[in-house]
Amino acid sequence: MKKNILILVFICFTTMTFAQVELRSLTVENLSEPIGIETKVPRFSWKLTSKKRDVKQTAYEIQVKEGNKVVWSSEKVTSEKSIFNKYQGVSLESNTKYAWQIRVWDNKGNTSKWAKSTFETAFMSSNDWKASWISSGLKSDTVNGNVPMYRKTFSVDKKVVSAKIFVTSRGLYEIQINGKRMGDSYLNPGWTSYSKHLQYQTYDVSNLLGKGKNAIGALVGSGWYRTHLTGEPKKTNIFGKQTALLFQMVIKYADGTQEIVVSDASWKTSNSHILYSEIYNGEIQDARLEQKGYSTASFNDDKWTSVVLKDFPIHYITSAINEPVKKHEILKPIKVLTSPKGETILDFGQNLAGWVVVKIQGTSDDKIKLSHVEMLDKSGVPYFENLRTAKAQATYILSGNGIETFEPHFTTFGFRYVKVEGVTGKIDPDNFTAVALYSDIKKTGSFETSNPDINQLQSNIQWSQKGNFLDIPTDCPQRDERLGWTGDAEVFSRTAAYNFNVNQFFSKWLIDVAADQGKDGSVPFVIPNIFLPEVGFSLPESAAGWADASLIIPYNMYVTYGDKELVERQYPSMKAYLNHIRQIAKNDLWNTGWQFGDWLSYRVDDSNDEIGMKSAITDNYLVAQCFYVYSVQIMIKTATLLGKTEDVKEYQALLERVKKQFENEFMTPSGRLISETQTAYILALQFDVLPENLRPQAVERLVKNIESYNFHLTTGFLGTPFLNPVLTRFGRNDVSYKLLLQDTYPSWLYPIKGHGATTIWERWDSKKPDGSFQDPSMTSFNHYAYGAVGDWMYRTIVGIDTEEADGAGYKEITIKPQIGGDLAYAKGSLETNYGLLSSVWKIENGKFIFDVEIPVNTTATIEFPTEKIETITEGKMNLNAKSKSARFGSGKYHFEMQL
Ligand code: RAM
Repeated sequence: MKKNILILVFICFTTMTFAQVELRSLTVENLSEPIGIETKVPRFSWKLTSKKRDVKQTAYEIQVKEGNKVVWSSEKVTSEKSIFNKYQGVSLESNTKYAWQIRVWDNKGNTSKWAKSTFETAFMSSNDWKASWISSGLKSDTVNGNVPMYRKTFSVDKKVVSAKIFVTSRGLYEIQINGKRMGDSYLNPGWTSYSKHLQYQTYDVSNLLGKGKNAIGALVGSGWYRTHLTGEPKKTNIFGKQTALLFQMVIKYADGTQEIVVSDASWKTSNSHILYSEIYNGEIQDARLEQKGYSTASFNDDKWTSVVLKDFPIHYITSAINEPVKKHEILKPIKVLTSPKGETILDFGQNLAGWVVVKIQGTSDDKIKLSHVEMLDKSGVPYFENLRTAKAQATYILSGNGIETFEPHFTTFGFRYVKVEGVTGKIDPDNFTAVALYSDIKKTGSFETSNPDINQLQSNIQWSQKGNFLDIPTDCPQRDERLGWTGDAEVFSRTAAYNFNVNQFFSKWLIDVAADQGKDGSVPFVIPNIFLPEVGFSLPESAAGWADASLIIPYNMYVTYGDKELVERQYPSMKAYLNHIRQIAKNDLWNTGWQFGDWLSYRVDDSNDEIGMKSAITDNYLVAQCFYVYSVQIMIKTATLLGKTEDVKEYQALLERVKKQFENEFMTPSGRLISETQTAYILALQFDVLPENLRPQAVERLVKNIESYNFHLTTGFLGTPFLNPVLTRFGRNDVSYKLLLQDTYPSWLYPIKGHGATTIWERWDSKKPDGSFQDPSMTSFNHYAYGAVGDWMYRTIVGIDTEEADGAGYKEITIKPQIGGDLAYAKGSLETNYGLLSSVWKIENGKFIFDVEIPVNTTATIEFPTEKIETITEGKMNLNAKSKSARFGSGKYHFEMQL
């Protein structure tokens, strides 16, 4: 008996002290406690923490319950897999809450406690939709007209246990329940290729309903649905003329019954106080016309008319899989300026995408107009020309009733400065607050060095990502464009995935990439595609570096997140695109069709030609052939991953032929390329297009070229992302750092040092050294493409990266900081799907001091930046290193070494 007690005490003691493996960040389909799950096979992920080193999961057990009923128990599965484990239980019911729990075993003999979370399903079948599409039928409900309101009352007589709303629109919606705005997201249902793919959102409104009479109110604005998206103001209504709302509320009562409230003929409609709302031009609101309380039960709607039913399709609508757009940073003006013309201008100190909230008191009829711009010209006058036809204005007519608060509903602006008109008396900057709006992607990366200019560059990259990740990846938040340019998204996708978790963001957008793909496999320039024959455009051709986003981005998402199902889902689209290129290429040489080439590379006429009378124009088809090689390489890797052996064989043979054709067409026998540009050599080296023996001379030519420009880059959208990676890979990290630190035009730091830029620019000289602007027809100051250097900064300066293939998603990590540029320290971290990975180093008196954190359930290969391997210590112990690199398990490490 005594012995038993002793054993028990011992067991308790050991469990308490050593059962250190713990679980956190439980997600379903990448989302924490989601309520709109529609996939039949949701995937579960979790992260492990432990104070010990070298910890790996050896087994897991998942249980899913609906109420008290177990709908799936995985039993104990021997596996290290802690991300994207597929549900394998009985079919999931619609609109049902499931509780799930997970426990794991580790290689140290510990078992975690059960960790618990939930997920809720949305509509598992389109038959669940009982609602009808409704439109206002009002004459004023046009793209240039009034934003209609909708309302409906209903009664709740029993105790509510849950109430959920499932809603979408043609156009953008906002819902109110009993006088309160529902949810904290904006610009819903977001932007998709509306005629082929439309998302609905799910909201839990259990707490918003009261006993007795309740009311729902809705606004439906034009949004992307019928704004003139092509840059030609007359080309409106691209997706349709008539906006509409589809709404379904399911109320579950304590007595087990349920009731639904749907959009149908019983709803009523009226004009609102939003006189005008459009994506590029902005919004006009007249507070004098506001029908306060329109979404409350007691509101008198006698003057409202009945809605019109519409037979728009419902079957194709799917539950949103990405993070909605939300409000993020809030900024106050840093200065109130007066232009030489006497205009009053607020400077928010940061270029951003979003809007301004105005709190103001005035008299009825006062009309306040805010005009948003990114720049002031040399003399301090707001620079409107680069907005092209976009008016980018918010106009508010005051009711005169006390302090009034205004903000737009269905538009955003790209701005740092706001010209304010119509305020009587002195402007109080405190009345104006800029709000950044972007997709609610979670920040995953941090990056800092001892060089403030590089830190500003990192900040600019992140702000350009924020400004352009607005439900889709866009190209500029200010002018009449803001389109989902495929090329920009492609070159920036890896950088984007360091800064934020963009798995769901791209997963959603890639549905549209596949949906908008031509029958022949061609991929349009922008997704959602708006350059449609219906609005006078000819069918787009696939352009290298743009169309291949269809295979490069899914693959990059696999590499960074280990999301295999995403590449599986996209595989038919990826394959169709490659087949398309095979069709248009003659004898494996892609030398036909429209190409953007190395878009916006340095050209002499771009500036006063400060750096020598040369341009850097690379032959468009040379670029295309390199991207053809890249595409085939990605298909080989993807087909291998998915076990498609026949495809692998076919693509391997194709790869050899495509490379051979590059040599035949674009290279002399000694390895000189027909375009003696940085981009030509960069692409040929990056994608291993050149035979191995000719690579060293190509690196030399590249470096000579850079030297001939006095260490300036001359690359465009396609060469820039690979410039520093190629130099670093081929042993010229010194040149990478010189380019990174270059601060005269053209360079990454020129906009910062020359002009105090707070975002990445579309062109190297969007603002020229003399202070004048580039061609206003295409000069954005918030454009992330050149920011693709961020990927190299994380991978090289702090040196954090993932292996591909089986090690993808940071299961197998590489940590290889490469010092240079006189940096005294660098700190970087990344919240991976396994947990926090960080690399922090400083140099002190010739010593490299290096702190590393490796997430549980991963392994890292660390390469130390020293030849003096005998000096490497970890903790206080000599590492007795046999080489510069070694493998480490999870945990925190402190290394020191002589350089
Ligand atoms: C302009 C923008 C955009 C680019 C296209 C080709 O519209 O620079 O980012 O992708 O051109």
